[in-house]
Amino acid sequence: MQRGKFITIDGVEGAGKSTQIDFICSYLAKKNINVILTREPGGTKLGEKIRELLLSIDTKLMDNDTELLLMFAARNEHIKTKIIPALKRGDWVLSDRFTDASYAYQGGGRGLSIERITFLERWVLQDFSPDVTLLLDVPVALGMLRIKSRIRKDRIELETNDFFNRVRDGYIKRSKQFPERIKLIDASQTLKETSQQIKVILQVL
Ligand code: Z5A
Repeated sequence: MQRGKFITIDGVEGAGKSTQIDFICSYLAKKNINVILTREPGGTKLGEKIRELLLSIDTKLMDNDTELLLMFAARNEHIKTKIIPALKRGDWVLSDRFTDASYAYQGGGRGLSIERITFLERWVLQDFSPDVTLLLDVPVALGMLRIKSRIRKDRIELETNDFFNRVRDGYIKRSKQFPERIKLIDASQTLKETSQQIKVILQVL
């Protein structure tokens, strides 16, 4: 059986990931492709418990290295027990965020050493990588405006605009480093126009 495709979607807050995930799932369903939707941090029973620790405002003062290590601990479980088995069965996997988020948030946002992140990436992923990453790019101010009405914010969402601007720069840097895999999508356009950009990419996968 042919291995399924692994798609990841990433971007700053309010870029529209959740909204475009619905579009991608229905597009693939129309093509009779079985897609497993998952997310990071999380995606497994253990990973979801780690997610709670990472996003809870009770753990506000978590050390930055602890945050990075927890992201990769959850990812290790996610890849080995969920993503790779699904791909081997021939299913496609769509992950709401993946390793690029660690480079953007923990590398760009928190200022952790990129070498250290790469070390963890090599350890956990070895040569495993998404087939394509849809990077929804939007100016931070616009993304924030879109999620303004959200009442409850998690630990990371409480960060400053400076933090999120560094995150955005981190993502853009990654897309320049891996232009074949990471497709930069202008998510400041309307929902329909953004979906259209994604459709063009999915059509050639
Ligand atoms: N994190 C990390 O630090 N390191 C890692 O390695 C990983 C993750 C894997 C959880 O992520 C947190 O984990 C995240 C990064 C960190 N931290 N933060 N903050 P998450 O993905 O679960 O949570 P999120 O980033 O908060 O997702 P989000 O805010 O829900 O973003 P979104 O999914 O892109 O937003 P949306 O719900 O699709 O859209 C927001 C609103 O905008 C909504 O009302 C839409 O209708 C509207 N929208 C969307 N697109 C448009 C367009 N094009 N026009 C107009 N309105 C739009």
